[in-house]
Amino acid sequence: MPVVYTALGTDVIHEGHLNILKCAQEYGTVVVGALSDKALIRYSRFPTVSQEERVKLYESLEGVSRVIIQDDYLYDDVIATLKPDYVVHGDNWQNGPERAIRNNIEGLLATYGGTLIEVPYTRSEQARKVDQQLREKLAMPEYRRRRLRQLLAISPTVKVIEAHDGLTGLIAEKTVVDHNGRLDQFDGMWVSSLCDSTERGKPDIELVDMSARLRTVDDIMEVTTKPIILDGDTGGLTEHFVYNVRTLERMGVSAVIIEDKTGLKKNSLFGTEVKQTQAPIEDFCAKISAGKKVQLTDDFMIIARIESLILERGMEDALTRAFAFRDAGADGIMIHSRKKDPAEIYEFCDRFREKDATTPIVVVPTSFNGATEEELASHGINIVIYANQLIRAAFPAMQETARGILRAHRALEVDEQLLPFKDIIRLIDEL
Ligand code: SPV
Ligand code: MG
Repeated sequence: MPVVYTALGTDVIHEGHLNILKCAQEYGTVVVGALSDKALIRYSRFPTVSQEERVKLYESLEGVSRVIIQDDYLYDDVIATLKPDYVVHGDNWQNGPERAIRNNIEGLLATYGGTLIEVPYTRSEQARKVDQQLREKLAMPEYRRRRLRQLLAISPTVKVIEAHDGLTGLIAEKTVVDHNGRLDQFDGMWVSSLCDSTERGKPDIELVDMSARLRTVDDIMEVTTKPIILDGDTGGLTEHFVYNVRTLERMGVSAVIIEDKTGLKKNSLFGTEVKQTQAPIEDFCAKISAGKKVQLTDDFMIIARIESLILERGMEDALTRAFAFRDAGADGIMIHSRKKDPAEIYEFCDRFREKDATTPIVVVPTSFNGATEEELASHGINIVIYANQLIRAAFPAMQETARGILRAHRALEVDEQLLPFKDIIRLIDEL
């Protein structure tokens, strides 16, 4: 009997999947590839049930002779071992970034004369409903909150981009590219104090209060499923911080990062140009411990941010603080720098990793933006935050448009640089 291969990544089987399996059976013995968690997070949707449960689900389907794990969304390994006569897939991957996967499989099958069978994609109401329900499930606090820890366990680099409203949330949620034949997308969102303040026309000095910050988080949550890391500034008074930890955890935020400063906080990238004071180690440890104590789930993370390099207090001070904050209960360490050269970041990470192989390290490469994610990961960095690029992209574009209208006394001249009107009214889907 010829071998027919089809890969599945879904948590719920709908008629579209059954249709693919029915078609596959017509060609021979059906082997199903269950996309692993690692493969799924880059490819489509984050799983809501475990890999083992998905395997069991696929094994229970009629006409499936065997289920194997496909550990990458590209087919190289699986094709090399199985050499199926046929691969069956829905025809919904002919356009867009998913085309990269289709090209990959076509190339592999061509090497030995295997055949690709494409089944018309099922656009039924039931299939649409199942997809929508899965998305809604992922947006629920208990799923969203734990997703950051799940990502840390399976992904070498968790990449996070700033979102400061629903629209930027949608960009963070939905942007997928084909990068050298592989799909790529962001893993989560950073709600930056700088961007959240700037979009309100306010300075980044903890002037925008927590109620307003939570409103931003809620706007983003309404339209996304990816995990959220909140920039918690200094964390405020310890007596207030504990309440905020409870609220964030209940909302489904995955982590808060608090920085070891006290008094009037200014943005780190001012460095020593403005007066900024680092908190005494014991005080900051007490704040971290108090936060950890009130937390109700094991999912929520409190990450301690160290400002020693920003304030030129030296590498030893940074490392001393890192170990003290970890011992006080911090679930991760963020080390910040305003140098263009990432050397001091790398030295910190290498020395921290000599003594601690597991505590997640977070960086914000705004000034050391020449460092690639791969280079950062090679120094033991787990989370990379692109902290302000979307608002910095929007501002010059909006300013240029405003100037163009003023110069021309009409909007015709700027129209070419704008999203077509017919597209903006359809940009946001209705339920
Ligand atoms: C932010 O995005 O608000 C940050 C990172 O805290 S930085 O602006 O570099 O201080
Ligand atoms: Mg900030």
